[in-house]
Amino acid sequence: MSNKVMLQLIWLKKSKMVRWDIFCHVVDNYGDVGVCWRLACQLATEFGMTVRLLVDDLGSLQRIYPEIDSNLTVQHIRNIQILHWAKPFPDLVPADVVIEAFGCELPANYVTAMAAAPSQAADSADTKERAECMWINLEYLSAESWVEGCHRLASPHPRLPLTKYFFFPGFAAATGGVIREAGLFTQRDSLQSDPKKLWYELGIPVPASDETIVSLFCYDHAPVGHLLEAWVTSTSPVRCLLPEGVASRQAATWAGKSHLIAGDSVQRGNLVLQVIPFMSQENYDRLLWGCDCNFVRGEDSFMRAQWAARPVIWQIYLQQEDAHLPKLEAFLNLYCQGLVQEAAKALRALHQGWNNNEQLDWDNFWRYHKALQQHAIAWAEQLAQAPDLASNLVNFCRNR
Ligand code: TRH
Repeated sequence: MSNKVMLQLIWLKKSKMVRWDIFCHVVDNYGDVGVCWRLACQLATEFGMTVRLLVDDLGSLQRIYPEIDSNLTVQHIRNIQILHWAKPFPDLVPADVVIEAFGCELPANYVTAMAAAPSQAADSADTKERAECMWINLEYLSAESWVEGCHRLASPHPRLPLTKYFFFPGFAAATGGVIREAGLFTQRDSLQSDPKKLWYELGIPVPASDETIVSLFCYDHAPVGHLLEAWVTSTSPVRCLLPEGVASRQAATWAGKSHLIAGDSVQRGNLVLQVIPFMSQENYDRLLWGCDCNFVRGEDSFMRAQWAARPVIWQIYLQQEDAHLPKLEAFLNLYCQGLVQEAAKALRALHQGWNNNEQLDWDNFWRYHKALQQHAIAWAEQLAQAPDLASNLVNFCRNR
């Protein structure tokens, strides 16, 4: 723990900002809980916070962290108390900092208790030091410029003496930053410099040295068939590592099979398609480190692929009224800065095709792989210069 973090921690302990509740409603898939889980782990491990994670769908959490028992109401893992957020919601004493992830709407009785929290402490000796409960709505990650104007905005409760603050993760300095654990790059670099070890730890046979290794994680509207065909006719061999899930079902249709399961592989032309198990979040991170290029989606895998410092193709989560399109454009505008023009054009074209269900020119994209690789490293380095999301949250609470 650095001196700076240690000082923050002492301050937070004095100000009683040590108990954190993170509420997570799983809208769908794994990204909501994936982000909350990473944040909970970091707050507990790096900042010594007492963290409760309240999740309404433990099955989703269990999928990315298999040690979770999805039948338990309360469990303790990695110094985090995990509670099943069920209805009716029990009367809990609120934490000092309450994270409402992605506008998930806190239980009414909990909000009432938050408003009462300072006066509840009226009898205790530390009343004067006790701060109002910090209520933070953690928003989705976006590269759009409006985020900077909305980050940290306060929204007073219409009836209760409470204020909710909007906290926007983002790529610009005036946003909340992105999740990045201490030591992430060291771990990544160590495994990237020893690929045999990496594949061994993942239980995946070491790919041939002339193969371009690609991981594929996407939604069901992605043109998986087009992509696989592009690899079949690619000018160089491609090994696609495909975690079981949506894409493996689409790949099965493409391969003319009823299903594909972990362990199956299909060889056609220059493509070897290898289905691998859906892995723990930790191992999935490593998979991204091991691949030459990663197809990712949503928010969390998208971010982790950037930290992998390898070329990335993002399938953005569909939103109503095409609200996702400016979000994709904003990211590409930012990401392409400093990337040679031809490579940027090819990167944009592949994103366009992948997100709009069109034909894909893989060869034209991959001919710039060296430039894309160098740029991916530079991008990750540059992003890591800014403070990470957890540090920003802790600082924000300290400064209030
Ligand atoms: O799963 P996602 O689509 O999640 C989300 C949610 O749908 C959410 O509602 C939406 O708003 C958001 O996307 C934008 O994609 P994401 O964010 O990439 O999360 C996937 C998680 O699954 C991530 O934490 C990595 C993890 N994962 C594994 O742990 N093992 C695996 O094998 C794979 C493929 C992924």
